[in-house]
Amino acid sequence: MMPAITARAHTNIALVKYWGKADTDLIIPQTSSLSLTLDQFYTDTQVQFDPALTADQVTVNQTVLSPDASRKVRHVLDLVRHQAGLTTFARVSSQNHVPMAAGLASSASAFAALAGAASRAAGLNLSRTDLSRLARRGSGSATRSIFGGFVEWQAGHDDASSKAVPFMEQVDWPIAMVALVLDPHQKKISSRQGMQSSVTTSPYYAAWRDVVATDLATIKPAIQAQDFQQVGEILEANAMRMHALTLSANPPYSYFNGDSLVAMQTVRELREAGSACYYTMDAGPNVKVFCQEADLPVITHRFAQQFRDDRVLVAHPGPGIQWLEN
Ligand code: 2P0
Repeated sequence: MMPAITARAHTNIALVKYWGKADTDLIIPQTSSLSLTLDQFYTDTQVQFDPALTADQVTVNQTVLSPDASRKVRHVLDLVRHQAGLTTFARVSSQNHVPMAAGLASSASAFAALAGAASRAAGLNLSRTDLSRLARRGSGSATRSIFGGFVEWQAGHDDASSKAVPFMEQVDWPIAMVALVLDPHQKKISSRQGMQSSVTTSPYYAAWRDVVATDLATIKPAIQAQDFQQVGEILEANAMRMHALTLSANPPYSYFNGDSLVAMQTVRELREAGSACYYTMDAGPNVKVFCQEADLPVITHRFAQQFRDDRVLVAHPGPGIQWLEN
């Protein structure tokens, strides 16, 4: 019997976003990106290869996934089997510790945890760089969740060179990310569809590539210098320029809802009133607010009044992949 292995990986929030693939099969991105791994939201995944199984069996939060819903998971298992020289099917059981109905993306933590658990369960002992490449094959943003703290996903040009590199694993800087849960429902346009539409139809896509190159070159020294204002200004502008690719696609679409705009206005008001903070958004209406620890009480109080206190979640820099004792 092969061992059951459990891995834990945390979600990450991109400060310089990934929005578009150069290779849709290998998930090679058009540009590099940079994120912060978060401590509050994570996935635990257990994998065991079992000769008694006649198909892969994938359970997420106690629900068995249909073959269609488990397609990306089985793709990663196939890659692991290929590397390990196995033909055995696997039992995968995953628990998302992203607050119920938070509407926050769990694919980053999910595919990072899957890569960690499946590879070891198959007897492979991959480096963290190779784990990031494996996680990438499930979902692009998962590449970065192998490492903790600030992480760069270097776009590269092929399967070997497209990988995560830790930029600052130990974050000794009192910063926080406040996640505002504005709409718990599943997004209508998946990131995968949305980014592909931006690449192929937005006339601004070439400009986006230049934006990312500039933002990466300026955000790295700003992080190293712990220059909160500069990091905040870069991440806010980068997020809005990513969303400009959705508005400029054909047909146009948007992940904003009315509350997203209200929350962004509140961030600007808080800033004017002296509580420095900056917003970012991903492929959904929830707004995430980058701030300093000292300003958390004022900022969380304001959003709790505006929305509801159970819709205001506070996260800090989090760790990279871990393996748990069964
Ligand atoms: C990011 N997002 O950098 C960007 C910003 C959302 C907005 O990566 O197709 O689920 O599986 O590679 O990683 C979300 O897209 O897409 C994402 P696939 P993924 O975090």
